[in-house]
Amino acid sequence: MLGRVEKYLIEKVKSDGSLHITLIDPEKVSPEQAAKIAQSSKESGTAAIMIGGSTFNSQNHLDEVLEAIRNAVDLPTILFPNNITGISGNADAMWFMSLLNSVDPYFLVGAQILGAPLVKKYGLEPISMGYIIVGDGGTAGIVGKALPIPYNKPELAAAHALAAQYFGMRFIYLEGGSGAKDPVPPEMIRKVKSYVDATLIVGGGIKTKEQALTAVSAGADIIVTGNLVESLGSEQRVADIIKGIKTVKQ
Ligand code: 1GP
Repeated sequence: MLGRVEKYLIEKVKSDGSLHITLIDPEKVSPEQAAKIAQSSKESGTAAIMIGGSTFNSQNHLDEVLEAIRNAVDLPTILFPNNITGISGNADAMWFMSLLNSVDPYFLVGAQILGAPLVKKYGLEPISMGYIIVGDGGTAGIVGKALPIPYNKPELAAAHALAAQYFGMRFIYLEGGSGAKDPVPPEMIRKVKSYVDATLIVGGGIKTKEQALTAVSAGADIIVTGNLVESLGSEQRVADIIKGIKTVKQ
């Protein structure tokens, strides 16, 4: 049986065609700032809040950030952990993810083994996801010891995604790296989408409505933006992205 958050995401993709999730990096914000970002993202129409970053964060701070977000908005909160320190009992769900193109078994299954009992203890909803780092991969690629898949090798991304689906993972995340100069290209999204039935998440470097539209038109079901909330006029830009992607019916 699907968990509450997963069911919500799947149904929303079905009814709206695609959706937007706001990523908050706990390391970059105070609890008050996180609450403000969550509030304004909700007003813009974001569907959920993801919390995670690629580098260090203190667990106390993560707990406080999540508490502030939950007090501010009633959107689902989904952990996006880079390690076991990214797990908190104050979230609703967690991407239970494997970094499929890591060369380090720790990021393929080691951290997950250490984290699984915590997920159970905290009653978090685990949502199974295959994480694939593409393009230059950014900090996530370095920290996760990934061999990023070049943007001009879409068939390799599709092979990784298909393997994830055969393993039973229900979501696939094509990650261009936070702050990537160029977002994941439509050719790669299209290729992956043509291989799998899983729900496809795309993120990394999406800054404009046009880029979001391109990704959704190519087959992305969920768009994630993180860095955008730190830029000038970001509220309007997030709102434009969300309004824009709703116009594309797949
Ligand atoms: C990073 O894909 C996300 O994990 C979001 O990337 O910060 O570039 O929006 P940005």
